[in-house]
Amino acid sequence: MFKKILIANRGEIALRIIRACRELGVPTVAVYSEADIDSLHVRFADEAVCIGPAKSAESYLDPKRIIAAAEITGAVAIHPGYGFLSENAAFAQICKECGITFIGPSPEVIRLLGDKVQAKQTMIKAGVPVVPGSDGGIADIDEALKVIAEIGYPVILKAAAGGGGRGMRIVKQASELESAFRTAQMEAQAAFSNPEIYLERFVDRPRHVEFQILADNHGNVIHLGERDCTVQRRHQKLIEESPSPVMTPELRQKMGAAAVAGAKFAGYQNAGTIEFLVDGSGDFYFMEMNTRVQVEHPVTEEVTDIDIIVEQLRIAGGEKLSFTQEQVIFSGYAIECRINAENPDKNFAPSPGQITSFHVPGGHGVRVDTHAYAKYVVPPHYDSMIAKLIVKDKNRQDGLRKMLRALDEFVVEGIFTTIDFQKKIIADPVFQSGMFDTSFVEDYFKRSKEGAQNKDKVV
Ligand code: MV4
Repeated sequence: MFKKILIANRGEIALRIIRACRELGVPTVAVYSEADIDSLHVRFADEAVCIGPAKSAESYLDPKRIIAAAEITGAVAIHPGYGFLSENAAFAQICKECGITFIGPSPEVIRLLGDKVQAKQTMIKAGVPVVPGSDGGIADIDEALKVIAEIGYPVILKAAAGGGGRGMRIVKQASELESAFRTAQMEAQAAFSNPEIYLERFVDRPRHVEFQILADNHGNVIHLGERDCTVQRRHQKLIEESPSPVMTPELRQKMGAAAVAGAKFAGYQNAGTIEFLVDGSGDFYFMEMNTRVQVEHPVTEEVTDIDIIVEQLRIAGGEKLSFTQEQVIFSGYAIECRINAENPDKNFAPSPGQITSFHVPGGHGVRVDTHAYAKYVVPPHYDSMIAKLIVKDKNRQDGLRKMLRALDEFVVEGIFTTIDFQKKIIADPVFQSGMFDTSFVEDYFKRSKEGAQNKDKVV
């Protein structure tokens, strides 16, 4: 195992990684910005290095400062967590050149899968189902029209360098194509310095179902089942659960095999996630592959009893996976609610500031991953997520009741949070039914508005 690991991140994920290192007996180095001096990751780590001012670009996003901290402290490996430099191929390359192990896949694989056009072509070669569309990037309107002649409207334009829903445009009819194509190209250039656009048939009202992959450096690739992340608002996940309400043993077998085949073909190493769209008929299509550990990884840990961060460290240290696909046993049901410092009544505007009181739920099957505490000041500079509440139970019905109970126990005062909003979603009959799609949150707001208008009406 590694002599010392640097965690190039902050917040709950930094704590999560420090905990795994502790259990493995690996000394840790935290890095922090001036805004994070009172953060728990600074106190939990064996050593901590201030790497710059609050601004991410001058601290957590600056490879030079992270590498300098690793060299000064003698860290031999870097865990990037999620966000920040976690999917930055150039950073992974710099680590390699400095003789530091980047805990993740190779720079080449990060670069390949970061380009959504190349990722899709890789999956086609691996035999993974993809949404019908352009073979690669489309250079102009004529090329787009040729593809549309084959697949028909509606279509979706996506940026090759995009991902996570950024830089997408839906085109419902021919009259919209020209302007949509030009704006998509301009936005892609502005946002990602790469104007390349590709085109797909638009899958109406899909679900988001992703598979967790583990791949060692010896050619062994397995999956840890799925997470259903269909409940999102503006491409921000709010709730993740496993098993998916739409999953069957046969579909899990098919999607899992596709995910493993895709990861193998890409030469994937370490932990990763393959995202699929699932349509109303249960057909699934590759969307993108995330080359980092994800926020929602605890959901999978709860249903498989596998510590994904520990596995990441072992894999990066060159160990073989210690279990086979057949030895992965799925048990029960787990769900995660993301608790954000946001005001749902002000369009989810960030609500930084001091937490005056903080009480976390507990009891059987309840897990809270958080860096927050009473009197902690949520800085305005970073992501607004302050806690993840994960519960585990025998089945979805019991899990949802436990989640409601746990949300009821959760007290955060001094700032606005999404706790009450999460309670309303969990209690919502459509959510409870399990039969919903990616428009769920939008539909939920429409329904609650109509409900408010109709409250004085005699029906
Ligand atoms: C799509 C789609 C429909 N058809 N692609 C959004 C995130 C990015 N990874 C891809 N996304 C979508 N791609 C085709 N061909 C609909 C979405 C989409 C979506 C996907 C997953 C979860 C929430 C979503 C919300 C809106 C749109």
